Amino acid sequence: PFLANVVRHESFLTGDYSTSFIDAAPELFEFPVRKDRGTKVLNYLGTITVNGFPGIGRQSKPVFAVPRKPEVDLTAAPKQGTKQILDERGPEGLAKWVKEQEDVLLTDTTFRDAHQSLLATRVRTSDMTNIAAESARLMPDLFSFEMWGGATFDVSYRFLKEDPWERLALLREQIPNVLFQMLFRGANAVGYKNYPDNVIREFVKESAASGIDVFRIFDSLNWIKGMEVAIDAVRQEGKVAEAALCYTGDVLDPMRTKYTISYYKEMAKELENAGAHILSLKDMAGLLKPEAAYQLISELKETVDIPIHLHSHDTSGNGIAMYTRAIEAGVDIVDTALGAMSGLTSQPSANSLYYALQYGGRGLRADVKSLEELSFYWEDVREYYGHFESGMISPHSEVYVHEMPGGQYSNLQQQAKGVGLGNRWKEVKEMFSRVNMLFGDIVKVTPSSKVVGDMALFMVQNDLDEDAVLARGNSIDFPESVIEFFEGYIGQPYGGFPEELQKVVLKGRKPLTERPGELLEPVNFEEVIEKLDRELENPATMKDALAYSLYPKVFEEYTAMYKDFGNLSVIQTPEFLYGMRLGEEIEVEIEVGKTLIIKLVSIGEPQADGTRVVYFELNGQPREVIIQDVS
Ligand code: 3PY
Ligand code: ZN
Repeated sequence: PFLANVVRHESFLTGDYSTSFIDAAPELFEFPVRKDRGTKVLNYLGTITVNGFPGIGRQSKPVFAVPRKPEVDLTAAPKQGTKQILDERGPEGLAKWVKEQEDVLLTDTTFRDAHQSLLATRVRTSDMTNIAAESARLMPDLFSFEMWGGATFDVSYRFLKEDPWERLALLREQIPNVLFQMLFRGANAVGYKNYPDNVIREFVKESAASGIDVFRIFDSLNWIKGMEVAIDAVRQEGKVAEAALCYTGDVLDPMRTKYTISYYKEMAKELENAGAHILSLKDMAGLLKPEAAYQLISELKETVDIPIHLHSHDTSGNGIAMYTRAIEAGVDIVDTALGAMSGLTSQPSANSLYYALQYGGRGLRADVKSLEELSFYWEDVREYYGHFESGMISPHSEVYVHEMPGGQYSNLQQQAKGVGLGNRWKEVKEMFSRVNMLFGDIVKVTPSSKVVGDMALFMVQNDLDEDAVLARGNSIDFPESVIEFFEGYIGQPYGGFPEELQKVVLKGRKPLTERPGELLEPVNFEEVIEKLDRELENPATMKDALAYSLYPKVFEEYTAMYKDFGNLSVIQTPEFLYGMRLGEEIEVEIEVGKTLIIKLVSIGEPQADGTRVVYFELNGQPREVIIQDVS
């Protein structure tokens, strides 16, 4: 580290040193050296320019158009909306208001599920804050913005190296009029396994205080016990508990008898009794067909008094047809994305739905011209993230067979590439549905869908079929997530576990039958905060402690990056993902009113130790950084 400190030292880097440099610079013995923000930004830009961004690799930065933004008077306050209704009337009052509306209401998922489902969750905060004030003014009649939760929480830290809590705060500041909605995985919070009850409660409390109004709570096995703590926690905060039925199979297929209309009706009633303010029908894979939607929603409307909020994915291309029928059946709210971020594995398009309903019975309360203008912005921003597209370019009716959730498709595909199965993706998809049946036809949504995905990858990679798994299972080391699933650590599937397979996987270990959250040791948040306080540059907060409790390793990697590179959310996406072109000049606003002007002058040849010197100009002054070339 000493040598590293020398070569990275300001004086060394700027050539401002002599032979007494070491004596005159006692800070060389402090590890790590605290770098100024300019150097940190240059370090990041140098690193990405030389080595490329993970998942993209080293390549010359493409030329992107400046995203087209609608012209909106931002000095005028946005029109009051559902946020004010909740604040004035409380969750029951809001639910009553929803039921009174003749028009169908919309949730816009562009900030969350749309990019989780199309771009492997990679959309960065700056691309959202850049259009947030306009969105507040152009879509004031939405029921909500779904803008947080699901996979966005860990992907922010893990891949984008930015703080998701900051995203929430910044968006809230700019969108004061419309409800903010998050996806909450019940006892799994925003993670992939069950957490102790006090983590669930604290997470809900902190998110509510930071601006979340509506919590869509689901359990990945439709196990209501896995949702109860979260529902209660949300109610205690005075926020909206939207409890979800996860839809799987096909209620009208006479061959699929496990998940029927009466199964969903019973579950809906139980969720209403458990305190849900809104019932969500969460069709995470886009399996709900138009006629099934009509019949199921009609029956659910008869069964519960609370409003019904339908969520779906357009993978099959039947999304608008299905929504139209659901709307005829009386659904209160549907999830859509802005045109340019809609369709395929994402939500159906708000813009298209507007026209589908025009001059019919129930309409949408939206200004379609505004939807189109916002969509232009996203059309341009989407270009930045082209590397994370799944490659799906047309509707995939095969989703009705593999049943893979929209939010998982592009992520699992990245995972398959990561383990060298990119060229066997077709087999992975087929195996996904076979594993589902092997597991007893379970609900597949995070994290149960990840278990199925992990097992499918594992079986393809090891050339295993169902018989081989059962016959040779005793000598097979199954993926960790599969073992935890069969141990009962993500809950109990409807109808129980397939016993023979469970025995083979657990190899003598006894599975849980009760709720894991009750047994898990509560997290001592004071201790966590104290520990993090010693490690972080800034005083640790409850938000940091929650992130650490959910994802210790990911959070520590994030904080290590933060020390090296500073707050990366200030760098615009083209540079963040692709670095800089030779001779290019960019601006980075490190804080309001403080802008760095950075020019990339040249990149030196590799040295014997594998490093390169990257020559910049920072606000007109020459600056060099030394980057380890790992490409
Ligand atoms: C998630 O849990 O992230 C989902 O989007 C599930 O559909
Ligand atoms: Zn979804």
